[in-house]
Amino acid sequence: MTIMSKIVSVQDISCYGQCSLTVALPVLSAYGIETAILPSGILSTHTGGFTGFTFLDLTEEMGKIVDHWKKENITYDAIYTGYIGDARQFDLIKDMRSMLNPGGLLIVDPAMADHGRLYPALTPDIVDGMRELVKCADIILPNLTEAAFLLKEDYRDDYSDEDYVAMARKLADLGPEKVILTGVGRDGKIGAMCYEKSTGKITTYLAELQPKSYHGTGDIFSSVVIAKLLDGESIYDTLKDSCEFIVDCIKATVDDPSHPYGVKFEKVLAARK
Ligand code: PXL
Repeated sequence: MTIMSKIVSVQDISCYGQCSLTVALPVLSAYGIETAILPSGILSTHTGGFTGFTFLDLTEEMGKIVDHWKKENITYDAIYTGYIGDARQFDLIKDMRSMLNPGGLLIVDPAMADHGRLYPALTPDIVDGMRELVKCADIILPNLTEAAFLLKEDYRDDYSDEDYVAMARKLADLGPEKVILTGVGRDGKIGAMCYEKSTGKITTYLAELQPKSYHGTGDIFSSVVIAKLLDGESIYDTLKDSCEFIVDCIKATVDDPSHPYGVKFEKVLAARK
């Protein structure tokens, strides 16, 4: 019997659009991880492809929620952070590490950029705050754009395998033990590479490159990775299952032109159980 993990996920609620908490929560629950949420903000939709979205900043409420949790002596095995819309929230997240059980993990998906660009509603102070948060993290899951921003480097679209390793090493030098770089690949393949600082071990899994990319797939990928790692799965099997999960989600969505805003992950999730 595996020991049940209890985690808290800190990211926004995009009410419509299949990303952040509306995908992390069902995925983690389905994989048997008890998941509390600390919503960082509420948006009517995600910010990719929609215009005129609403945004309610929850920074003040987050402080009150965490204070209450501390009074109740609530603790977690992991804190999993994603999209953060207000830089004032980074100090609160760092402070939440006192709520981690012994051996507990701070897992940071620095969800702030893709395809060479920062997400539309975000400002440079989010990048600076995310860099500071990464320094305290145990595991980070940046895509290549986020990796470049965290390293204060210009994003390129022609990275070699050696560049991936160099980037992951530099990110690990900032603090985290494991760096899981997403979007790596070549020759019609795309996937993820994990660098483990203490051993120097590199593990890569590449899947078939799909014809379209979708918002929210990074959040689903991170959630599956976290569920598998907390369940004691090997790094290779974790990367393989998580990459293939995303491939199946894209395949389930790509023929439906009415569904460009996210992936239809629900049936894929149901079929895995
Ligand atoms: O999936 C990342 C994400 C999360 N939250 C919001 C976003 C995005 C990506 O665009 O806009 C609000």
